[in-house]
Amino acid sequence: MRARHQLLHSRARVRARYAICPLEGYPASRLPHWPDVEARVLASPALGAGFVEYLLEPRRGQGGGARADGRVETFYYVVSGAGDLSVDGRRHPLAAGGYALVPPTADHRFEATADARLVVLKKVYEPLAGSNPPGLLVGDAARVPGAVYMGDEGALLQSLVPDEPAYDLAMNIFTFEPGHSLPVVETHVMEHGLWFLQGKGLYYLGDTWLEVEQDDFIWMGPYVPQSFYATGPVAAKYLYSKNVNRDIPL
Ligand code: UGY
Ligand code: MN
Repeated sequence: MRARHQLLHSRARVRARYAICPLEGYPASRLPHWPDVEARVLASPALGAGFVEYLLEPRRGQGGGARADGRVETFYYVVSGAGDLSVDGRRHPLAAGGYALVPPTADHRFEATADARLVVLKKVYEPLAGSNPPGLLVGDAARVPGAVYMGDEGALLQSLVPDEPAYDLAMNIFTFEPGHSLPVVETHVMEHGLWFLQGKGLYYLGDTWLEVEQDDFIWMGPYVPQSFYATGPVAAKYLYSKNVNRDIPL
């Protein structure tokens, strides 16, 4: 928030194929299924995204969730704080770095046991003929090894969801040491919802380099040219989604 005597300006950019939105520009929403929880809708179909992503900040004792509808899968990631995720009545304690992918067939409810910050993403699950839909996945990012990305030891990729055909959603954490970058400008059909967890850098979106930092959200739609450089002094780290393992419907 800027002091009243200062000019207003923003790094927010909303374009047809991408958006970058710093946290300070998102007013809170009220979500009926997360009563009293401070909620920010980071991405939605109104933006152009094929998914919905939220930043939720339940205080201790607050929570929310959804009933199984057979259609929508939900990913939870605990950025800070802690809580219990109950899935079909079974409790899974999650602390910072904890995550879960809940299938569309399960009721789920998260209750904060300490003031928490969550990134939550929901997406229509795309079934795959001949393959059983996956069950509940629960994990801890601290236990997921980082793979060296395309030969650069300063760029590590953690895949939080197994890369198996039954899953139609990848959720990854990229960590770049200062000065390291993606090796190319990528252009691909998959879209990304990206929450910037730590550090800062320059993101290439469309045809321009934009400064990004912790607590920024980026939506990258299909085919938006994209790349990233980490600047110092600490490693840059972001959590991002990617729709994977499915053909393109016509
Ligand atoms: O998985 C990806 O497409 C990743 N390399 N993209 C990105 O970080 N913008
Ligand atoms: Mn990409």
